[in-house]
Amino acid sequence: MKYNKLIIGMSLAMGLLASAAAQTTMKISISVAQNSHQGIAIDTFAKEVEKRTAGRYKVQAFYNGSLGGERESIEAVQLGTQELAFSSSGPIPNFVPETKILDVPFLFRDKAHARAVLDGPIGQELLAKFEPKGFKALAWGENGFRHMTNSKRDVNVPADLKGLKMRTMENPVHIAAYKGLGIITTPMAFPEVFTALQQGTVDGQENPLSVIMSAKFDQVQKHLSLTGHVYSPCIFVMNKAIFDKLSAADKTAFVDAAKEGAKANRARVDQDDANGVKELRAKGMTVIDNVDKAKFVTALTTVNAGFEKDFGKANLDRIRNIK
Ligand code: EAX
Repeated sequence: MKYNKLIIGMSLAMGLLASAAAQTTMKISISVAQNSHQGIAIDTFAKEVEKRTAGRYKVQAFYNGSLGGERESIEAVQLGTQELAFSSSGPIPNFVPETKILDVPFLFRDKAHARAVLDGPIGQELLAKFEPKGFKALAWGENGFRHMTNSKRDVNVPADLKGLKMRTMENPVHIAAYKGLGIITTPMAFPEVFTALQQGTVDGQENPLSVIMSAKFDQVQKHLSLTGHVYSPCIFVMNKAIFDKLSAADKTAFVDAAKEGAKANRARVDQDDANGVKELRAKGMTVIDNVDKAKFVTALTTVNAGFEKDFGKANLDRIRNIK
């Protein structure tokens, strides 16, 4: 009996030691809630990494911007103080300017188009641009198409936006476009947005249904217009030096885990897009679901001419021509 206990005790201790020595924990963060299209992305990623590395790597997930907003988390990943982040493309141009082209309004026809671009050669070329900046970009995910909300009035046509004070992401392409629509732009990190809307520091904001619902913006915004004015990609980023230290098999495990995370993320966005309008109406929002997008495209003529000049018409057409 005593002997058995000793053996059990010893093997337990050895097991603990072995797992302590072999297990590495990494952090990943999002700026939105766990119950969201992004929460499912990082939870799936964490589960898949653990499974695919037989538990040698554990990924600890942080939600609600508890480690900082998206810009801060990307900075931390670049520095290596945080291993991983899942972020929208919002602050990414400040680190990898080549991604700016994806933030051009009305560039993508629908989610299928955007996903085909991101999963195809253009998306893969863009992932490679992260490497010289100290990142390994593992996979594209998404927020979905962004729509406008505000506390003042129904937005049916671009003229309705004139003078509205709206929070934007810290993204130069978005800011230029929204100014072109007559919006008074206030760039702000996401974790501050709910309070800013509640206190009336800004009148509105724009985000996909997935974000509007998970952030409960219906509690502080009355009017939603399905403008779908820009597609909002997301990305799994990892510190490059940390990624480079992984074995070849573990590198594949991390990339494949991110792809699984992206798959779950996109499925949830589809689900949110399918249910969102009904849910948000039930929560009291007025939803304008027949916005004439052509009018918004026309209002952006001058701004878009600038984007064609900056990004090159050929590069934009290359994206537009993907079927
Ligand atoms: O990535 O900042 C934003 O509006 C983003 O869409 C949000 O943080 C989710």
